[in-house]
Amino acid sequence: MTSSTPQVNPTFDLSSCEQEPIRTPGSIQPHGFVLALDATGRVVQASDNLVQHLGKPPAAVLGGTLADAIGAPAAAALQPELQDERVRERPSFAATIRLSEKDHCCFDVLAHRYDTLLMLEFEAMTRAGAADFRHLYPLVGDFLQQLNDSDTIEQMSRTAADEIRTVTGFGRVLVYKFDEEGHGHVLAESNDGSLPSYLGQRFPASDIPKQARELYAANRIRLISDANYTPARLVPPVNPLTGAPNDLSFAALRSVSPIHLQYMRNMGTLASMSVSLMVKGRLWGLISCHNAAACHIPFDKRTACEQLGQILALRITSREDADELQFRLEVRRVMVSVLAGLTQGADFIENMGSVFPELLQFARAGGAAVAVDDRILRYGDTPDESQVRALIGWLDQHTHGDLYHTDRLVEHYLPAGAFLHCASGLLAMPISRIHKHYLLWFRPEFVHTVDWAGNPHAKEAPPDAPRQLSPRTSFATWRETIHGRSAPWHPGEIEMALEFRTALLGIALERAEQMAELAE
Ligand code: BLA
Repeated sequence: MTSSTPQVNPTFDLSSCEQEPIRTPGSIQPHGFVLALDATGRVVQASDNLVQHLGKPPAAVLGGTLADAIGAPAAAALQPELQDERVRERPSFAATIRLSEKDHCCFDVLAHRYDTLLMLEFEAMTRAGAADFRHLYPLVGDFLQQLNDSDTIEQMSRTAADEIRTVTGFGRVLVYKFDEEGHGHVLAESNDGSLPSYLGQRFPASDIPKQARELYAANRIRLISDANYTPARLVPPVNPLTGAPNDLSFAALRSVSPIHLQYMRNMGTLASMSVSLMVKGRLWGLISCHNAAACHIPFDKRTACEQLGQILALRITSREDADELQFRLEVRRVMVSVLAGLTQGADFIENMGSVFPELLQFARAGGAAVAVDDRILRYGDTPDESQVRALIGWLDQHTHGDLYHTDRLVEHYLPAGAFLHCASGLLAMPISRIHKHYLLWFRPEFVHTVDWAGNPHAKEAPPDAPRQLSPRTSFATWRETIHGRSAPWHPGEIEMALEFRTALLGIALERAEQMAELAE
């Protein structure tokens, strides 16, 4: 299906997603159980699925010691790992313990101290899931080697996706990058064919609300073992030491938003794991893993994936830095040759005209114009002279002498609709502190299509809560055609343009002084 830039239906309230209290759900995923201890070692809170795992209700353990709850041998095995200095804000592995002799009832115990409590999370282990470090370590070594051999971010991402699929056994692993508007773009995919491919697809920013992105920047990995789970509630329902809902930001078993669970079911994925990719302190993207059937990934494999994600993020950082440096060097080289050309003749505006080809190259533009007093000189593909004059009048009123750039001029200045083809993008540089003198660069319209996973504009409302947003039900490719935009301006280009402006103003000043000397 094709469309031209429709708007999100205004009757739905996108902010409802941002109200989801994801850090304080009051419950956990039931593939494990939780005991929360106070500073004296007393159990003050427990999850209500204790019955399934330990055969006794929370009431039977509250107020007692850890040994009362899980038996003296298991508590003794854990105790050395629960010393103050060992337990951190993020869960770390304490021990694998067996809680019953009858069956293979083993648990990985994770400990972290947060929100005034010592949280112990007992994750039920399945034998098949256990990692073998004799296999994991060589895998990580191979991964580093392959990353070094990859040139592009796409290749590196593909290597990481393959590796994480090997470690975890997930059916589909995607590497997903956020753009400036927060939409995600699938850069790489590793897929065993059990789920449809999403390579190249876009996912709208609203699929992952703001508070979730903030949490994922702090806590770098999460696992949802079974999107059909029934949450296990904490008993009592609030942290007894603070009287407020427990902050489960770092708990591995944190129950996730029911809206997101619906999203997963709509997508046909019952298990998911995502690893945050942090580049220069910012959530750059996610490694997003899916499985059609429920599955559990034990802590040690998750930790290996978290580390693979960190390594990938470091490589992305250095690749981006190197590309940026290369780009700036190139722009600077062109800028130097433009400035050299400008000092040649006597007439400033004619000098400008002589360096127009380099000026276009400098800003990767299709056209440029220089306006000094009443004279306007144009080069390449530009609006006509009267249109440029009107545009300068508008810039003068709205931009207050600052550099102005946009990749969608028509959204700010309606008359630009008449010259979209040559000037959907504009970089406007005032080149005098007193007069209406401007250097303008125009970028042509870049009509392009974006393949979304489902129509991002057709938000759906459940019948019982018509103003509340629910996840979409279709992820079939939906093609959108974008009009009225140019290629975006690169931050490096804007910085160089500012430097260029300083140099130009310097030249203009020198020239004015020379003229004054001549007049004396
Ligand atoms: C969370 N949404 C998420 C997460 C992802 C996505 C990755 C993180 C949780 C996880 O690891 O699974 C979205 N998942 C995706 C995308 C892909 C994917 C884009 O696999 C692409 C391949 N979601 C909606 C709407 C709302 C919403 C309309 O679509 C709100 C009304 C909410 N998404 C939502 C919430 C969370 C979320 C609240 C947080 C879940 C949590 O951590 O508790």
